[in-house]
Amino acid sequence: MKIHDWPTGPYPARVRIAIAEKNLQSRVQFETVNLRKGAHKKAAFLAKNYSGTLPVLELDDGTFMAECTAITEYLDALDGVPTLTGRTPREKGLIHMMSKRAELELLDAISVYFHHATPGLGPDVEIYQNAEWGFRQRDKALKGMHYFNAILESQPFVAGETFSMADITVIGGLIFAKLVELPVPAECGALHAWYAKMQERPSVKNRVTMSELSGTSD
Ligand code: GTS
Repeated sequence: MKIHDWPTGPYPARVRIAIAEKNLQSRVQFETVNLRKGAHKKAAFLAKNYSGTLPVLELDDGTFMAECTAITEYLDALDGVPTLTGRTPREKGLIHMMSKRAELELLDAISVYFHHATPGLGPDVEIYQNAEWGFRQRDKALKGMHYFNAILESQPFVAGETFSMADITVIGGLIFAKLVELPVPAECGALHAWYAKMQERPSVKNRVTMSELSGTSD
């Protein structure tokens, strides 16, 4: 399998964390797509992913799969023990809901803020910007941080009692928040404490260097 991504990107981080959690490092190769140069908007890449976003998983049979949630679901199902996306219908539903909420209320909102209300990836890539929309999404993300803080005040992980894809999505959001210098409010103590605990997971700690450690494709 091959992952087309950008090593330090918040969305690529989601799939890198999933790969490490599932111990799939030796089965994956990485190929860097230069976001800063807009390589993800060129025809060659759009043929792999219509949406022009990273990451993309390329299977050995030539199939291209985009969207972090879809890729994580695929990787998680490979060993028949879907710990990240849910083993029971209840787990599956709750994890999907919380991961989607983490996208809507946090990660995607920060992404819109980055692309619309900051220089983003630079003038060659950001051909349309709407700063007002960007700032609204920044405020939405700050509200989202308070929401996830409230969730984590009453349970250890974002979707309940165990680590899941929903935690990974919130981690992606907080990686992006740091990149755009949008700090988690000090009063969000539970979110801060949970994030500090997440940093101790090898999958989170080693995600950027993963490309150097990965083995050959099978
Ligand atoms: N919904 C997509 C997913 O979940 O995979 C979003 C992916 C996404 O936005 N990826 C970012 C991207 O391609 C990568 S990164 O910013 O996290 O590195 N952004 C470039 C762009 O122009 O939108």
